[in-house]
Amino acid sequence: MSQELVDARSETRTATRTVHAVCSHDCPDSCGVLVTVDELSGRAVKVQGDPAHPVTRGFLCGKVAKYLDRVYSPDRLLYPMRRRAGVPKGPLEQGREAEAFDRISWDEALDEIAARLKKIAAEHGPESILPYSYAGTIGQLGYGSMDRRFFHRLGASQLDRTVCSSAGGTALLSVYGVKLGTSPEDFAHAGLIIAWGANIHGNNIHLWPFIEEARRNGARLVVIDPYRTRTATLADEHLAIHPGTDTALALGMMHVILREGLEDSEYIERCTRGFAELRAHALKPEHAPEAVAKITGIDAATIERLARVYAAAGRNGRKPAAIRLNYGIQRSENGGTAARTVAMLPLLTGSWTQHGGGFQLSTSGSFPFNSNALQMPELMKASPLGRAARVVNMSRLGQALTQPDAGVGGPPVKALFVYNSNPAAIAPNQNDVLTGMRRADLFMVVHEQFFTDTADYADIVLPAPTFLETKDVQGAYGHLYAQVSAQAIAPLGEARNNVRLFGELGRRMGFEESCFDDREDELIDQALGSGNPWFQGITRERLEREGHVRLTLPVNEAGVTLPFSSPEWFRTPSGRGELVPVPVFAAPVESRANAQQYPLEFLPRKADNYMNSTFANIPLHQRMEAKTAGVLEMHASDAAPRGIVSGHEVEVFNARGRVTLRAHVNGHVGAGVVAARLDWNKLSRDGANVNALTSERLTDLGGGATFYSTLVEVRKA
Ligand SMILES: Nc1nc2c(c(=O)[nH]1)N[C@H]1C(S)=C(S)[C@@H](COP(=O)(O)OP(=O)(O)OC[C@H]3O[C@@H](n4cnc5c(=O)[nH]c(N)nc54)[C@H](O)[C@@H]3O)O[C@H]1N2
Ligand SMILES: Nc1nc2c(c(=O)[nH]1)N[C@H]1C(S)=C(S)[C@@H](COP(=O)(O)OP(=O)(O)OC[C@H]3O[C@@H](n4cnc5c(=O)[nH]c(N)nc54)[C@H](O)[C@@H]3O)O[C@H]1N2
Ligand code: SF4
Ligand SMILES: [Mo]
Repeated sequence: MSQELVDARSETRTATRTVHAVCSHDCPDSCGVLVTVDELSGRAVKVQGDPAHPVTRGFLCGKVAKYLDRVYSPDRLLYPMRRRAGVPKGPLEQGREAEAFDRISWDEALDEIAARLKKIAAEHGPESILPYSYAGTIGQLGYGSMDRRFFHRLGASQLDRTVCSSAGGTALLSVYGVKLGTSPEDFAHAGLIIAWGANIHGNNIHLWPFIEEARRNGARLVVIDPYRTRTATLADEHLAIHPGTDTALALGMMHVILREGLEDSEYIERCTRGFAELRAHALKPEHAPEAVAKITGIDAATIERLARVYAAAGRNGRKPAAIRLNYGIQRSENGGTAARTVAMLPLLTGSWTQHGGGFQLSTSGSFPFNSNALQMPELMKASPLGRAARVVNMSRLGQALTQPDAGVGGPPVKALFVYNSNPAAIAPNQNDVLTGMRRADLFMVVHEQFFTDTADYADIVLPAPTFLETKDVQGAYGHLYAQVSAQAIAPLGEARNNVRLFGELGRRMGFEESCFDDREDELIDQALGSGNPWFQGITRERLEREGHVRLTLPVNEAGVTLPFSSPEWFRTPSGRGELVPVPVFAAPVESRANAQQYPLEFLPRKADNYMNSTFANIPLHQRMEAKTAGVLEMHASDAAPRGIVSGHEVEVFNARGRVTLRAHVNGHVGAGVVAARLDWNKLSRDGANVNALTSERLTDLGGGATFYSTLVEVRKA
């Protein structure tokens, strides 16, 4: 098979082969993974990072290095199953979930799903069916292909996928018109690196070697994060900013840069629009370092120094400054504005023009996949609706399931089809989400690899493959290499991927379009067939042969890609970097409404050893995460007045819910801030995780979730 790389050992008759796969978890690194497969048994016996991949560089993160524990876990969901009559929807004991279901065949499962969906569509209109999915896999086929065709043709509600990055994404589009950024390799050439709301060690480990390389050559690393991450402890400087105040900090930096004339006037003139207005705004007294210090908790002298060092980088023989912004800052009420403000900084200093300068939030816009060909939105016209279906914001799932008009007008949600996601654990305002899922009149299907918190509420569960068991094509949001992920092993049990599940279900619904017959290779060809020059020469066959191929982005005389170094890069309507409307700092509604009763800022964080809720059920990963699982991290000045010491059981609560955790008074959070980790509900003490406390309020831009704008109070349990 052409997609397999030749393994030298096969010549010594150990009968293994090595297959190039791609880690499909929702991570910027999209690693190339070499899977060693035993030819006789067909079992994968080893996974390793592809040494030939320029960003993976031969290593995997701790989560995926032992991936076979997850693939071959005895807890895998392997067969279609139907809820046993009389078993109520709700939490099941971990490891014994299958007892609540009866095994059925795929034929029975698909027939029953098709019959139920037809009936619901006939009685309530197809928009009463809500598909709910996110990024369990970010392979193009798994993330959004045949599933979309199916739901479009059905006329089901559309889902606005806002739970992660829509505020920051909208921010990037407003300033740059496209989601591009400095490539990870180029960080090695920086002289100053700012990790701004970026937990690089936890979430983006393959950037770290490039940062280390830069530091060996004299670069400084500054971390701006309210939490003392491992990245922060390893940095030259950690600025523990008050959560939700990044707009103020970035405006304060602009104030100093512009007051002292440190901006790059030539670049600003050539590549931006709205400078005069931004300048007048940033120079207002409310953005002076002393004023900003009060908001951010970072002292005025530090803000001045940071601004000067940032602006001086790249001048007089110094190496440039690169900012790694991650999505942490935009998951709060004014997070869209915060991301816009930070994104404007390199437009003022012109650091885009230098190798090792610029900024990265996401590189996803570098990949011109033809998502229209994959998802075929035009099928909505062929649906019984004959028009585009209504859109439901996934960050308001609780509202969608508990309000008769789904919170957006139209019919109540009568069917929920979940795949690539575990909303019972990851969606905000969990109590409303679970109330909705418990509804006896809600028909619920869950396509999963494991019996998650969400599967506990399903009428029918369907088995899904891991990335070792299916073929896909993938880009990345943290590098510039396209990859094909070959199928390394046969699907376990009766697992079926997105393409097979929704193609077959389309047939059972009586959809006659030939697009429901497309298979993986055809879809991959369609995804790559956008005709965009950045995909020039990148075909399925070539990706199968070479594993990864760098996008053909424009390069300068030295062969270096410098995004936004000239006006041609911008895709805003003006063709320039947009500095208007000027960003305005605002305090969150959560704090205006609740600060008296619930005085503590809550960081409901991702776990370093899980991937959102994925891996939380794997014993190996639980051991790696043991120190922080079920723990509330506090500052001594908040613990003492509440009579709390490390080890105490504490109740964390607000008007939306409560969870019981174990206090740990440590140096990871500052005064007024508490932090805990995302976990599975059924593995948590009171069957609820941190999302029992988060709200369905949306971000200022992009309709995103606001996990990090959460206030709580804490008391001894
Ligand atoms: N190990 C691991 N890796 C992951 C994930 C995981 O769950 N675990 N999740 C993956 C996913 S879904 C994503 S989207 C990516 C990106 O993940 P991110 O969205 O970047 O991850 P977070 O950890 O939420 O946020 C990054 C940092 O921002 C900080 N932060 C929170 N609020 C603020 C604020 O107001 N200001 C500032 N300056 N910082 C703030 C947090 O303390 C955190 O350390 O990571 C992916 N990688
Ligand atoms: N409190 C709090 N909540 C958060 C966050 C936070 O930082 N704090 N982060 C938010 C962010 S950034 C994100 S991106 C979301 C993530 O939310 P989700 O995208 O729901 O992420 P996971 O929890 O990783 O769940 C993904 C599920 O998909 C399954 N899966 C994997 N591959 C496949 C496949 O090929 N097919 C099918 N059918 N299933 C598959 C996995 O087994 C897993 O259970 O969570 C959000 N929620
Ligand atoms: S989770 Fe991220 S770092 Fe880990 S193997 Fe996957 S892509 Fe690489
Ligand atoms: Mo995310």
